[in-house]
Amino acid sequence: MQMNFGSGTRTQISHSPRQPRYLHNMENIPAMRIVILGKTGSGKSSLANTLFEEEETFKVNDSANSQTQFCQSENKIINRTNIQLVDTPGFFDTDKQNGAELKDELLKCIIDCAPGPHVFLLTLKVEKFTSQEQAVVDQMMEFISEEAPKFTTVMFTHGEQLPKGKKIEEWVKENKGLNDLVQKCGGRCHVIDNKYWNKDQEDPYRNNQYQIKQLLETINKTMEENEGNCYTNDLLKTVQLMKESETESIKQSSPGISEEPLYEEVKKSLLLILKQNFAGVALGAILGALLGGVLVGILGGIIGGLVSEARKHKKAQKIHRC
Ligand SMILES: Nc1nc2c(ncn2[C@@H]2O[C@H](COP(=O)(O)OP(=O)(O)OP(=O)(O)O)[C@@H](O)[C@H]2O)c(=O)[nH]1
Ligand SMILES: [Mg+2]
Repeated sequence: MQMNFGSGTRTQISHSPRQPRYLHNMENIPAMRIVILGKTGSGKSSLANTLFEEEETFKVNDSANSQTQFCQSENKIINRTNIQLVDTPGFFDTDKQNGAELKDELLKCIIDCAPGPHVFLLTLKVEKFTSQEQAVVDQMMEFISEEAPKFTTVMFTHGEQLPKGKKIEEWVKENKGLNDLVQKCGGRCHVIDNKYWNKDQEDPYRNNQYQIKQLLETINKTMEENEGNCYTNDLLKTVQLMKESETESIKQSSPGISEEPLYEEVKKSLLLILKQNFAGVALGAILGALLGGVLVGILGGIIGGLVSEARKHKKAQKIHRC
């Protein structure tokens, strides 16, 4: 049976042994879009690999200096569900808010996940909470609006640091900042350890397979609660409209173009348009527009302009499909 992630549809996903990988944005199988967000080095790419049961599809940062600079989007069929995982750089890092490259990557992430993700996974390490960690959590709290938390699960990595015999919910309650964040996300949180919990563990709780099963159940529940709809807002709807319009126009100029090069062309062309339009707009403002739906200052005007431009090229007025 074909999955449909349009409004009101429901689906169940569960993890199964190795399945074939498929190309990006498969036309005939709608994707469940999952975006992984979090601070640099919090284990985002490793979580993506653990979820896909693969070792190095997503590039893990083993060096102290370098880190994921790029958004990486990969699809995999898990139990007949086409899952699109988008791994991101550390957008919440308080010291990198001015980086032009990071801004380009955020725009690519928006293009990849438009009309919007069905799930956000927010990664944090199980670790001693310093003022720096608190600043990142504050930053997340500030950006994530009322809508986004309904689609968000907090995912703790480095589970080995969790005191023996303690459940993640109990540990979270010990820190007010963390507890507030998890509560904002409907109490949804899970713990894994990408390094140490992959083998058969004696303790069934300290086991990635068990935790991922729990996470997939949470994702199913989140999908049900949101009636199959994805998280969306003006920015994401606009980018989706542009994507559809650009796809049609490239198909017309290059009939017979196959799916992968078509998507690459669309992405390249949209990135150029977005970069031009968002020149001078800070990373934080775009992050706010993505996660909070907040269109501060000139952003509202820019998005309005982009919508009318895209509509000129596209007859259909349907703005978004989840
Ligand atoms: N012990 C342990 N190490 C982990 C875990 N998750 C990730 N690591 C290690 O932490 C380092 C960073 O992991 P990444 O997955 O690259 O983290 P990231 O958030 O993608 O990092 P950036 O892309 O730089 O933002 C790597 O050396 C990983 O092997 C975990 O759950 N436990
Ligand atoms: Mg990474």
